Amino acid sequence: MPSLPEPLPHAAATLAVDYRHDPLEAVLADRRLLAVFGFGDQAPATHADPRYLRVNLPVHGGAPFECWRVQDEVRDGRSDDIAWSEDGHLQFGALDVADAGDGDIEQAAEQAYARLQAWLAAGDYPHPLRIWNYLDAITAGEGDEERYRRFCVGRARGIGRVLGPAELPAATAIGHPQATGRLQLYWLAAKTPGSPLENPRQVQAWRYPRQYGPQAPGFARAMLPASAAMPLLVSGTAAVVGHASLHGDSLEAQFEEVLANLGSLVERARAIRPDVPDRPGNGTRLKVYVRDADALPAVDALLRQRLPGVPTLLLHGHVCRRELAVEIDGVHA
Ligand code: 3EB
Repeated sequence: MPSLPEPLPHAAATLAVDYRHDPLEAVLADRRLLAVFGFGDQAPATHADPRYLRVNLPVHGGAPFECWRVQDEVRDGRSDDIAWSEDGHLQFGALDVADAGDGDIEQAAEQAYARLQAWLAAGDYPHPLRIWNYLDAITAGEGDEERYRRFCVGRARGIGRVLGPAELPAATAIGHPQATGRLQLYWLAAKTPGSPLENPRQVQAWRYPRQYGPQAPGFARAMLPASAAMPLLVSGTAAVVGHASLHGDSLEAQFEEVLANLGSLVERARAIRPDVPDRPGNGTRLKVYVRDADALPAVDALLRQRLPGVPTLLLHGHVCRRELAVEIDGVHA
């Protein structure tokens, strides 16, 4: 039987992120799908296909699947505790570990990150471009015992060495409003390193002063991948200017500050890659995490007003400082 020629392997990594309302089985039928995420308790908890992952944050409004499509057909599998898929350029991976919901988050994070480090070091995709962390009760506990701070300690210990600024991944760390008992990690890794970006409006997170905890968080504000066929990968971005949280009394002012931070990051990206659009548009995908469920409709209205036409996914999730009401991450191209 005559067969079509195989597509030539592409020289560069490609990634397209979309929010789709199609049935999960239809999404998974696509062999160029690297990963698909369901949100909230209406989404399937698990699937036999390792490319599916649920993030159980309540979703406001429609609950689409977040889909990552890549250039080439993917292989996938599970290796011990890690679900993975890869297309020769990019790799998706996910793992979760038990988290008793108390101070053991430090140990859970250490265990999870030691596993991730070993995985990256042993594989063909050694460069984590982007990492998401979802944990329970992120701001429970006082002072240095606050769980996010213990998480930062455990993460650093699990990585086992100090990452240089050129090695920092972009990241998100968000709290589940309801306990799940798990620390959940997933990532996008690449064969080729990207360029971590910092935001001139913000102190580098790894330089946060001692008042925010014994271990400064090791992440970059965004990642510009080496391939121009990939979007800018934007870390969780909140109303932090310098190192301080601003506008503790105003959701709307925090929202505006987040937009200013996003704008500043996009400007940094454009200095390196001038074809990156200067404002959020139809090549942007944003996930918006809101601490207080009662504030979801107000944030929904702000999104429609301030970012019309930009695909967004609105989630109920806790930001890692109590005073921060909203955080946004996403991709931009
Ligand atoms: C901030 O600007 C908000 O610890 O991996 C954002 C993104 C935040 C990632 C992380 C934390 C992390 O400090 C918090």
